[in-house]
Amino acid sequence: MSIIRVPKPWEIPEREATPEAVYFNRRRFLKTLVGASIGASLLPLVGCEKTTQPNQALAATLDKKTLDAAVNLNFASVDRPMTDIDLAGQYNNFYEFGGTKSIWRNAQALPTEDWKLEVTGLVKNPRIYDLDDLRTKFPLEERIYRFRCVEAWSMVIPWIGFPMQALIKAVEPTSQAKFVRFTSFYDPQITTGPTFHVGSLPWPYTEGMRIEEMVNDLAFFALGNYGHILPKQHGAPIRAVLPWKYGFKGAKSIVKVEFVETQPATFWNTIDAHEYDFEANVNPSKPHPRWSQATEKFISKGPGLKWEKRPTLPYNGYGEYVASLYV
Ligand SMILES: Nc1nc2c(c(=O)[nH]1)N[C@H]1C(S)=C(S)[C@@H](COP(=O)(O)O)O[C@H]1N2
Ligand SMILES: [Mo]
Repeated sequence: MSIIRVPKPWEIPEREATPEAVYFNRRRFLKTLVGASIGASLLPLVGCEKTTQPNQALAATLDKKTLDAAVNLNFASVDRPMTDIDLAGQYNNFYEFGGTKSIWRNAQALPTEDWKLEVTGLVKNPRIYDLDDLRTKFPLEERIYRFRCVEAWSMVIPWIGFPMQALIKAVEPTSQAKFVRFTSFYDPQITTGPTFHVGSLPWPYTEGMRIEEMVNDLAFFALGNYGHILPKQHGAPIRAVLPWKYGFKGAKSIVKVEFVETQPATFWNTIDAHEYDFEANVNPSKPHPRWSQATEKFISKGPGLKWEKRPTLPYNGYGEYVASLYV
């Protein structure tokens, strides 16, 4: 029997990156295969470059369970290649586990098994979700999003999760609720990273935004990426993904979602409001006090890391979805 395994989008080498139509067809074909209950993991890899597979060290940190969902056709591709899984998974910001980009090993200390996500505040139906709830109660989909850190580096990541709208529908914020606040996991016994400023930083990590922004179609909770359960270094088991904003707005390892009336204090904004404004939309014409945001460095793998200079796009290229929120 000869079976052709249809490569996942992140397995398609750059030189083979397909126009959207072809990609959709592949994706549909893949769905058909899955429907016919052919275990994808048993299939031989076809035309698949090494760089699109996790390297051994990274693979050891990945959950054995896969997480698959149909791609949302509105977010099936972007204007640049997907970032390699092992680059994305070994170049992170997660200050709870250290002040460098190499915290992916340290982050494995994050305890995710008995996770509870509390949704509370100004809502009609406060809820506590466990892992099972999160993976079964919401419609999961895959979205390929540009990702832009305030530090001016960028990537492209395929996320799996659900739109924040779905949570709003479930818990029904009251008309008093004007903002949402996310709180990340914090336990000084475990999140021991930033020893150089213990006591002086406003832990736990918090983030927030307006409800109108949260209702926007782009606002997303990720439970996975690259076909895997979200790796700990990316903010397992649930993190926010807001592709038109700088990366720091996307709180990782969220334990609490709170609907509130007034703009909440947030981690970076509390540290320095001038450098990390609350709104934090990607904006090429608004420099960071210490550097320009007019261009960004798109990271890929060369020998070592390649930094490709590109113009920064207003709203990170998502103006058609969000610009009307800011007139
Ligand atoms: N809890 C928490 N969330 C966080 C951070 C953090 O340090 N702690 N860093 C932010 C920043 S600055 C960025 S750029 C992204 C990085 O996400 P990634 O490592 O999955 O690429 O996570 C954001 N979310
Ligand atoms: Mo960032």
